[in-house]
Amino acid sequence: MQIDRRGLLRAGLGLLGGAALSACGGGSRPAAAPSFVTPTGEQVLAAERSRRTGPVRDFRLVAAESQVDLGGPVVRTWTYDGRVPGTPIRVRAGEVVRARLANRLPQDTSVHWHGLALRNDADGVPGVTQQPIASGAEHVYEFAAAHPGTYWFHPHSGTQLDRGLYAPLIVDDPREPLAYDDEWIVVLDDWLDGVTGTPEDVLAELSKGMGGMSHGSMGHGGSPSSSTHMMMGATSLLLGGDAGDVRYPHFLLNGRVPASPETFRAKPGSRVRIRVVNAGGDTAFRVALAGHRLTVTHTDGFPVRPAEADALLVGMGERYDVLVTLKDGVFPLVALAEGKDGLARALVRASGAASAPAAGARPRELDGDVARYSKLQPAEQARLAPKSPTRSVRLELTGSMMAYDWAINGRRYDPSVIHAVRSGERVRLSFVNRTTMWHPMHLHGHTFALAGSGVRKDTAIVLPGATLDVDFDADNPGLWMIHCHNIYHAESGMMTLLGYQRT
Ligand SMILES: [Cu+2]
Repeated sequence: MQIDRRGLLRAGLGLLGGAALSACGGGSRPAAAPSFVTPTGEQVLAAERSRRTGPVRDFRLVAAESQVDLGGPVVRTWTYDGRVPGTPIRVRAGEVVRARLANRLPQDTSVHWHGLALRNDADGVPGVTQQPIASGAEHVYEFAAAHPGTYWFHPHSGTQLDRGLYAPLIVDDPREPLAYDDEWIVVLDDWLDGVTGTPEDVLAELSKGMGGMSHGSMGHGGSPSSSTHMMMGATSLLLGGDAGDVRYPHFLLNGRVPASPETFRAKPGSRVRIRVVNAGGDTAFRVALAGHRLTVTHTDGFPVRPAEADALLVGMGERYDVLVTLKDGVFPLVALAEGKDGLARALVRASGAASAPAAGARPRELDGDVARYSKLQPAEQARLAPKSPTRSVRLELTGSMMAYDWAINGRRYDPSVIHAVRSGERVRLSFVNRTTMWHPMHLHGHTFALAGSGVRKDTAIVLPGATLDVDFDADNPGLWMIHCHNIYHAESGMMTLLGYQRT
């Protein structure tokens, strides 16, 4: 199956290798199919020019095999600059990120700048927006960061995201409206690389599906001896049922296991902005700070009306910013692996004297008020202008654990299937979940609005059996991925493309 996918990617590259990506070129496409703006097309460059208002900032990234101490377990893994998470990239809105990536991995790689409305040819999708970066090669990404917020970056190559290849990307607002004393970036991850196997091993095992398993072991939390990585019986009310496919031995907060947590130090009474990123492969996290209420201020980089909550539910690829006013004491920030058995944590120390809570402590706030989408409203400046959709794209999420055939509209990823939009349209995407699992659906290059509330996001949880409608303005020409951010679902085929028609 993976070989098939590589073949399709080559077909995609072949298309891009021509003078223009024309959808009329292939025999399998309808004769009247439109042709699309290419990743380096004039419309892409024009959109980029309008975003550049600040200077160029230079960064270097080295992707390499490294030995990393996770606070006890020492693993061989793949990292940026030998650290997990990688060093954050930080710029001000309007500045240009120029990042030179040296690929010292044994495979091709790429970098996707998750959530940014950036120029299409910097989006980091091999076979669609660029050639893969070969082992031993370098590649320079250069793009303006238009919108302030909490973003992150990771490879868009195979299952590399589920190694240690991820880091925050923070775009500061030169006119930051929030007042706070300190800031803390919290990156969550599910970890198995170098412990129980590699992400490639996981995908290989999952891809066999459940066909070989005995009927009696299904759905009862049993772990058949034939499966090392496949997880059965992970269930969550918040996620509407099946919580995940993969068993992880560790859950990490800023690269640390719970037994040796990071400690964030601040003064009692200080106001802290916490930026939470879920960099996991197959795990949603429920996050709470013991003894504190959270004020949610942003999701996926964009502001919401400040909303009080006890806990967050963060799907893979999602981000939340919260404000907390620290009490006097030592408090665990706990990220429960939703529906799975385990947690990640850190400590907040806002007192000299108090002793740390036990490693397994589970704050009661985790069972309180969760900041569901239905409880959030966009900030006024984040609202899309009122307008009815002028284009609808229906995306049925299909497939099952049984066959491990995750797909969109019943079709595994095929770069020749491109959903057409035009610049200037208000586009409605309807995610219709026909499966019995939740999927965190991500659109590249845009921040959509949830229909109804208008909350702006680039990655949104679609519950099993549910339909989620999202709207966006087609204002960033190019070829853009739409996919599930469960890396194993995406790699098995739950991805498709959106393309801007040439006008
Ligand atoms: Cu999925």
